[in-house]
Amino acid sequence: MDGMIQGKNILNGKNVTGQEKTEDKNIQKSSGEKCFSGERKWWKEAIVYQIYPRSFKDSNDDGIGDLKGIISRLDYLQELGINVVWLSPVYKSPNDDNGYDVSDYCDIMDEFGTLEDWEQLRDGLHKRGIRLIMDLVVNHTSDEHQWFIESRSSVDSPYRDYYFWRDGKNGREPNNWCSAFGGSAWEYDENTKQYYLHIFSKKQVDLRWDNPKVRQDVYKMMKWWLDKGVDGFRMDVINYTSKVDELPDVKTDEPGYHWGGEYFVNGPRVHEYLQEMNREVLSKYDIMTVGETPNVTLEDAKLFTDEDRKELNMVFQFEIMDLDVGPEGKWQTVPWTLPEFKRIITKWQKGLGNGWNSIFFGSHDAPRMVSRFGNDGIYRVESAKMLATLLLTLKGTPYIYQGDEIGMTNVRFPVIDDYRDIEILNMYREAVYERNLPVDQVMQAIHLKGRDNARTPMQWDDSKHGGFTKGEPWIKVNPNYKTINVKEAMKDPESILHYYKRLIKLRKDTLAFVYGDYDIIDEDNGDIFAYKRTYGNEKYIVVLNFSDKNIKYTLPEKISCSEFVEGNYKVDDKGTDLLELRPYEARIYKIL
Ligand code: TEU
Ligand code: CA
Repeated sequence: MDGMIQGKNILNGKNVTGQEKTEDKNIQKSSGEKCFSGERKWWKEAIVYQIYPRSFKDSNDDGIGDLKGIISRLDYLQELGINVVWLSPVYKSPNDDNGYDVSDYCDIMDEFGTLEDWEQLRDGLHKRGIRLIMDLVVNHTSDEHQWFIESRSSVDSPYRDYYFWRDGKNGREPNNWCSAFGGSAWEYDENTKQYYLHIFSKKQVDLRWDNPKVRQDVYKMMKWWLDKGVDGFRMDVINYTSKVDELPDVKTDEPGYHWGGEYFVNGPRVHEYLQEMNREVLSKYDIMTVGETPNVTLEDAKLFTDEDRKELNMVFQFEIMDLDVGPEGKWQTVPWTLPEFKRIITKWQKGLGNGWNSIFFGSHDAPRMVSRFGNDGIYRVESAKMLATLLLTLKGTPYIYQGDEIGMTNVRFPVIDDYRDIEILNMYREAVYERNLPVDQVMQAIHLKGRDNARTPMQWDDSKHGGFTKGEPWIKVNPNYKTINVKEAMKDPESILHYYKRLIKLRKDTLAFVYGDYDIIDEDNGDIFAYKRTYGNEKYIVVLNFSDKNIKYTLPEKISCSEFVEGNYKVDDKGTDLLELRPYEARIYKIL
């Protein structure tokens, strides 16, 4: 078929030796070859691995992961087969929110190492054909950033309106907005007798993007990193950057603090800012961008990712992540059904038009995907593989979160003192000491949804602390490290890890999984998630049993003349249309 691309993934290795950005020797530029979903792009064919550096690998036994630790594991990443690394923030930070509070964008956090270490990491990745995207945290800076130190020094500071400063109102904060981490979104500054805005912690001060000087300083910093060879950015809450300037109260009769999202989520000038950023920075480099955009709808996402609008390549949407979130918010877990899950996936697979999806089911902010969407008990291995099959055969760029490739699970630390995340600790304090909720109920909510579930150290082997550190880890290792670890997984050809490797290779070799059309099959089925991927005359069918039941299932689509390509169980009923699916069974068929 015209436009049909034969052959392999264009992202086949990047050899960049020098510091300067050299031409990709092996990677064809976005080849310009046409395919069904528009022009081929390396970032559409990428398979991203998210590293949370604090918890990945500690090289100097201070109990904190670091850049040299990551460098020591580059061969592991290469053997896994991923071709992009998203590095969570490594910039100088007081770590109020583990690096998402930046005090110097152009230097490396003391605990993580030095800029030279970072350059060694960059070169080590590039040498292995792996690109590096950095985490751009520019909705806010740390209160220890020089800009804020200047800004708070005097009402006449040239940096004063880099941030939102307001007088109090009737002896209280300027408005009734709450912080995402509890309490008011305003902090009073004695020195200049005004309040400053912080949507997150009081040490994460919101930048005033309406100020062109803020934007220009951000763009300058971005270019500094791009000229050092960075291959793109994940942009932290980038859709919060445009606030309604009046910063009005949330309209409510309820006392207390309320989420002001209506006045800053996808705010009035956010697209103007991103188009300016694209014009002045992004368009000048062959890079990948993904906006982290909480609360984004499909309609919003079309505006952010439509290639003709020249904003971002893709966004993280949270409709799947919010599926089990109750009306009271994330700490209230409600049941979800597979048809609801499938409807969301299908809506996004079919609905982005000229945009591009990101696909993820885990991150440093979420519970472990096998615990949340699979079964982390007797069917941990099968369900982790089944979820991996979904992650790696949908249309969009897949993001693997560190540790999910070995099926790491949620942790259930018995006491709050074992937890580290500011969001967890603030919620616990408010729930137990201010609202007098029962401790066991609060701990249950933390066990289900706490971000530290994903932040316990990577489990490398069965030695003390899972081989993450020989020191005392900054957060305890999940006690199941003795059996769930990379060393064990490497030895077992049927491990989750080896399954991920096979799926990653399959995706790299099969452009139908990247560019092919997606069509749901049997959308209302409560146990089975089945869908087609069609690319020219190539057609694949993926069948996933999301239940712990044995299910006899006949696909509406005849598959008797098909080739079984991959799955998480041995399959001996090939060629029949009646599938006897086992608990959490995943199968991929190529229709001949
Ligand atoms: O997350 C934004 C965000 O919406 C999350 O904080 C989310 O509300 C929360 O994690 C749900 O439990 C980004 C980063 O990914 C997160 O780690 C930071 O804490 C946050 O921004 C502030 O930078
Ligand atoms: Ca360390």
